[in-house]
Amino acid sequence: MSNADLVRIFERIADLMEIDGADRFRINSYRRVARTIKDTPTDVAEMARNGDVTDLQGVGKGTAERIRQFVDTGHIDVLVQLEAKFPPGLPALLDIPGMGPKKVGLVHRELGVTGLEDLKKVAASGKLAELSGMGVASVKKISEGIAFLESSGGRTPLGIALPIAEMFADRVRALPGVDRVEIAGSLRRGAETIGDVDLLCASGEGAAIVRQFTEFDGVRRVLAAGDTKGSVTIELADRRELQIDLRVVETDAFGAAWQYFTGSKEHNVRLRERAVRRKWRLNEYGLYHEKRRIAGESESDIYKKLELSFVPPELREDRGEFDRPSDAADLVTLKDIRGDLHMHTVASDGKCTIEAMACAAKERGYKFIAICDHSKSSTIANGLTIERMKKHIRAIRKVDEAIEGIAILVGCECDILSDGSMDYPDDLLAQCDWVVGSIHSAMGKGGSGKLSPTERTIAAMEHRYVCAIGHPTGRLINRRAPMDLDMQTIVKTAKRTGTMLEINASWRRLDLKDLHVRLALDAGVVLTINTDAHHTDQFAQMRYGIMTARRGGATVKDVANCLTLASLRKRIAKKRDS
Ligand code: DGT
Ligand code: CA
Ligand code: CA
Ligand code: ZN
Repeated sequence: MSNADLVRIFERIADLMEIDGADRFRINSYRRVARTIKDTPTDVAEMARNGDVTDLQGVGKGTAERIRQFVDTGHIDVLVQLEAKFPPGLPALLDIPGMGPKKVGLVHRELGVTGLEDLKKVAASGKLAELSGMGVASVKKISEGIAFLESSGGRTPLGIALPIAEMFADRVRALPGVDRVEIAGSLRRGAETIGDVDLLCASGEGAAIVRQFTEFDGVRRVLAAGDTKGSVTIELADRRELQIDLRVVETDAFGAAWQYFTGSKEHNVRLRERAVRRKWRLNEYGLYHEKRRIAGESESDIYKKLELSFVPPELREDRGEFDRPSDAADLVTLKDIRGDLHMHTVASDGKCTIEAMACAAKERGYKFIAICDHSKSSTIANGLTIERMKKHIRAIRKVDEAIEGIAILVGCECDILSDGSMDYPDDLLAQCDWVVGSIHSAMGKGGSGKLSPTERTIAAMEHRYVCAIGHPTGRLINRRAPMDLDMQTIVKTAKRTGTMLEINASWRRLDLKDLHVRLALDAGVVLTINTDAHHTDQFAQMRYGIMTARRGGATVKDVANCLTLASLRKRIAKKRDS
């Protein structure tokens, strides 16, 4: 049982209590415990087993007992009682943007709503809008929230699916009789969300491998178990299920199978057409000329035989990869990244100090980082007032001098305000080496004399001190739709003003996304890929940004993080002095 499990349990108790209309003080105490456990670096279940968890902030005797009970028995009485009180489909309504616990409680009490289908009905019939405290605007927001949730189709974010897939791949790899295990499907292509995980295994003992796969720890349901294919589900932290498919093939056909099951379907259709034109056949077992197999052991054999250069998995989407083969070889890789230019520290809403971030970055082999804490208007993110920022700048300079082997740039993530101006005055921005401009507020359309998000972004790009636009569309995958932006105009302005656009590598964002990356590159814009890390752990998210960049066709020369520090500084100076 991980800390994440405990966090989920306590958040669920708090959610259900809130739906129940319980006392605010008690609800908050559960939330506080969840937050404490989330921030605790050591294993809380282990602590509970060994004695005392009351040392943790916000954990009193009662809570300690509940943790203890959960560790010992796998359940907590309060939660069992709460879950008995409400229909099982009700908490899922909390996932709908616009539906807080109060509203969920309200629709359950007043309209007898038990789940999503009911909610859709009462929204459509107008009953929802008649509830006191609802109104037309909230119903509109909820309906949009439902549509958004449904259009995301329950797909799992890349950053959730990949670590799980890697863990399962490792387990299969450790089984006797296994030659090789690889990830295939949309996950290998680095898609931002994943329908299901596809694993491919080379072995002569399919039935035994599949059986052991279906018996792995954490498997919730077994959907299929045959001689060559097994399919299971596991439960994710948000209680949704994720399907994992395992296929077992012979070693000498591994390349063909890997190619086939990596997809995409559209890419494979094109390849098959190419084979057919040569009077060949291509399937998951190989490339055939009549009965004779002419390729199949490796993927690259197949592409070579079809007179194509190897197509990196991220580009296999039938988005022009066959006509644009030249850039494939120099797509950016994790190894090319020399630094991370957007991260937060305890000065605003991060969890680690400047020193800790710098040391972890150095450990990763980075040559430079930029500390970019929030500016003053981001009050919920503990943004720095001008005075605090001045002190922070001195603190960063001091750490930079103290730590050898990595350059620590003074940066900030400066809010782009609703009138398009920057949240800090020019003389303060001038003291920064690197400024990321981001929109965090008033993300709606603008109108009635107000600037639109596009206009605000353009205004920021015109600003000489703004080096890059952070998470340009503001979307949160499966949670919040992107702002309504005129991306063509934005990339053109980025090019004209010499402003970089960020690929925010956090799997919650991946913003810019692949298609926008392509658009930016076609306009000649320089990109910057940054983790927006709020903890040293999150530096590892860089790989998701890299995958997204590669899907958009970004090469080493397109990405500022691949520059030497001297060249990066020159680039920044060029915009400032123009
Ligand atoms: P997903 O899971 O929705 O994120 O997307 P994929 O691309 O992983 O799709 P999935 O899991 O259905 O299948 C994995 C790959 O296997 C897919 O990209 C291509 C190949 N594949 C699976 N079924 C078929 C099929 O019926 N026809 C063809 N041509 N290819 C298939
Ligand atoms: Ca899949
Ligand atoms: Ca699949
Ligand atoms: Zn931000």
